[in-house]
Amino acid sequence: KLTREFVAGLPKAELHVHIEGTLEPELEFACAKRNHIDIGAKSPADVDHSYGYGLTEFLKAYYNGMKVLRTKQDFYDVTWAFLQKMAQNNVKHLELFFDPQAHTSRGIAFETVIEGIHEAIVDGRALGVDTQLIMCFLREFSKESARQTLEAARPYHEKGWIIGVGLDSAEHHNPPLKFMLIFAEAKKQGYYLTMHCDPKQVDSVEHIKQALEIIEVDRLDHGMNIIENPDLMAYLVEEKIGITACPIAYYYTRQDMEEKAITTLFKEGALISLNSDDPSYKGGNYINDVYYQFAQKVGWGREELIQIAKNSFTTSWISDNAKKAYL
Ligand code: ES4
Ligand code: ZN
Repeated sequence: KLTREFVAGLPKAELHVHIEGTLEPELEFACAKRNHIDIGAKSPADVDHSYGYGLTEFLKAYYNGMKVLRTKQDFYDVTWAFLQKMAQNNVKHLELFFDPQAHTSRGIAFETVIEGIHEAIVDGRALGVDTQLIMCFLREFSKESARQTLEAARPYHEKGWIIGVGLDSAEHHNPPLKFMLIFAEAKKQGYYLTMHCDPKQVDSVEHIKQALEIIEVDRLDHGMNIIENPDLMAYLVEEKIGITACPIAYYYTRQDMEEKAITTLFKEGALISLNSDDPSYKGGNYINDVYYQFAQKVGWGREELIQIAKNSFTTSWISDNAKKAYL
């Protein structure tokens, strides 16, 4: 029988979570206070992370919450709090998204953001959590802004602080192809590539096709609509490209966990993993909650979750040698 203890004991990799989406009300309140920002809350209990339905509504709440992050200490604290959570969840390896343009566009220096996050990542190794960073471009921002961001990241990429680039935020009218040249340049510089293709977006399957066949991503984020195109799904399986699902996140934006897509991909042998996405905006559900709740929903037992955890390491960007410890 599947128990929470079993899920807690399973070593896992988390591959799809945004650091800004882990900011819990306590810390948000504390940062607001010390940075003298009025967020209209008298206590942490007043900090409201609720929103309506759909990606646009979620993104409004997400960008609103992160406004309190201004100093290197703020970025350190949000990362450190999350890494402690990851240790409690028995996450051994973490590939963590950050959204620099969401901060540089508010006048925060790129250095402030990355140095705060990185310092916590270094301290997090003592917790047994090995973390790599993935820098996401905001897809509603211009190509020029993405290019400047890639330029700002260069010295940090060269130091090994950023392993990959991703693409997130408002998907409508912002297809993967908009960023074709930026991603080609990032690949040339040695970054791994991934991209969000959120579920149920306009032209979703076309976006997935572009990400897989033209951009040639190393992994695909969400991409649940791929089941509508069996040829594309066969390609994903054949090429052993990882796909990151976030069922509880889907539930919070659309009241549906994409059970059909996730179980279909799993049965077809796709390298699918389960992830939390933005836990502090999805009911405070961290990765162990995601594994347990999704398994309960679809009737999965230990065997399926062991395979999911294996997939998370297989499709991570750690060395083949380091993977051996978990496979
Ligand atoms: C995101 Cl779920 C999701 N989709 C697009 N952009 C995002 N940023 C943070 N979470
Ligand atoms: Zn995401």
